Amino acid sequence: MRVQVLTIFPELFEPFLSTSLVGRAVEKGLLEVRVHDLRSFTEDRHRSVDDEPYGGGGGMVMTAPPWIRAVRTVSGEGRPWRVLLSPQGARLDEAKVRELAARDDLVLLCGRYEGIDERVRLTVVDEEVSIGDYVLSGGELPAMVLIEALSRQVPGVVKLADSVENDSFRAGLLDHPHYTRPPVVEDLAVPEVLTSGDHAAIRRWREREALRATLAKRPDLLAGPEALARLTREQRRVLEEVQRDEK
Ligand code: 4FV
Repeated sequence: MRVQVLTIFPELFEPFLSTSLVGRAVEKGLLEVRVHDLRSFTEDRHRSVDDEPYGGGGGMVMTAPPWIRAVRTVSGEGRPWRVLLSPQGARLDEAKVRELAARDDLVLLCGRYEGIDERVRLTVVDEEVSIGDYVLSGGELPAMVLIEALSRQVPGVVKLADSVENDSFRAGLLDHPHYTRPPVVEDLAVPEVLTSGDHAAIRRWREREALRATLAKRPDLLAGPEALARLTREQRRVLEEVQRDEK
């Protein structure tokens, strides 16, 4: 998978791209990430990337020509999918991550200031993605969130392939509780089934607790026929039991 990033703060990505899972994925060549400084696509001696908004009003707007030049240059002969990180975008979720991972060649545009001249969207942006309904000062952190989520979709990046399989949201459910040593913490013991060695019972317990956690914390993920359709018959049976218990 190749991801190219356009930003006026390329240095923000250095530690992220050389640390932990993403760092190893880049090192192993499983993920190619190229970060470009937008200012290297300016033509004026001040390397300016922003200007005052037409129509007045506070703040500065990022000017279009450097973006258009940058996207077309880094696209080369290819036709990468161009994603602008912005609050106006579709909300990033597991399904969107998988959709973007399948495109395999992405250019991420990281805005700053009040925003970007609309003609960038109209000319060199295929889609907008938001990481949430709040306003940040830049698209760099959203781009890192997306790159980290994408990296987990690349085969070989997450050692235990099944841990990606069991990732929350993959089956539309939250994760089950996790426990490790010591066996007792603050007089709270580990559920016995987890030290029973009975793996079928452990799998049933984890499925039930994932349903219970989802029902308690994210009932919206279980709401509606399509959500229930994603569950197995066994999961639906257990969900009814859990709903009865919770009453
Ligand atoms: C954002 C978000 C976000 C808006 C103006 C950058 C900022 C500034 N991006 N999800 N939420 N972007 O707040 O993706 O240019």
